[in-house]
This record gives sequence, structure tokens and C-alpha cells, in this order.
Amino acid sequence: MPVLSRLILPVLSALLLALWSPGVLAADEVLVRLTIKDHRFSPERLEIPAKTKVILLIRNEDAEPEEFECLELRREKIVFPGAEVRVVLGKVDPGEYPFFGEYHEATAKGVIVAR
Ligand SMILES: [Cu+2]
Repeated sequence: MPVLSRLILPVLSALLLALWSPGVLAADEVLVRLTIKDHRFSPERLEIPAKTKVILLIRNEDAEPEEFECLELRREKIVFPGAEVRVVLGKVDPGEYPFFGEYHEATAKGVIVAR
């Protein structure tokens, strides 16, 4: 049914894109990206706006899993190889919050700076 598929396919692909795209956010949310590679975080100093809804998007480019952990903000999440996860930080008070990769603590570390 070519007419129907011409109608449905663009809608479906737009819908899939919306579901896939990490950039789809509410107007008052901010997306911040963090990458894991060679058992290190990049950037190691992650600046975020304070008192704003922040969503952290963490991508693991290593061949091993890593666990993002921030004790002060009470957030932890495993990121499998090649995967990308969302961590909702929420509204953070101004300050510095160290984080680390629990599986490679010697190298995987950084700090979230909220201001
Ligand atoms: Cu943990």
C-alpha cells in the first residue's frame, strides 16, 4: 500500500528519531555529555549550571564496562561498552562534586563543577 506507507513512514521515522535522540529535552533541562575512553572521563572537569535540571549523558567508548559514581550527588550507573546512559542529576547546588569510575578508580576520575 504505497500511499499509506508514504504517510506512515515519515511519521514513524520522526517518532523513532525523537525517541532515539538524546537531545530531546524539556525546555528547562540542560544536557551535559561525558565520555569514557581509555578508562578516563572526558572532560574530567565537567561544568554544569547550578540550580538547573541537568541530565548527564555518559557514553562508554571502551571495550569494558564502567560504573559512573558520584557519592555526594548519590548517583551511580553502569555503562556497558559502546553504550550511552542518561543520569538525571536534577537541580544541583553550587559546588564541586567529585566522581569516579568504580571499575577503574586509578584513572577514571573527575569533578562536576556547578555554578
Ligand atoms: Cu557503585
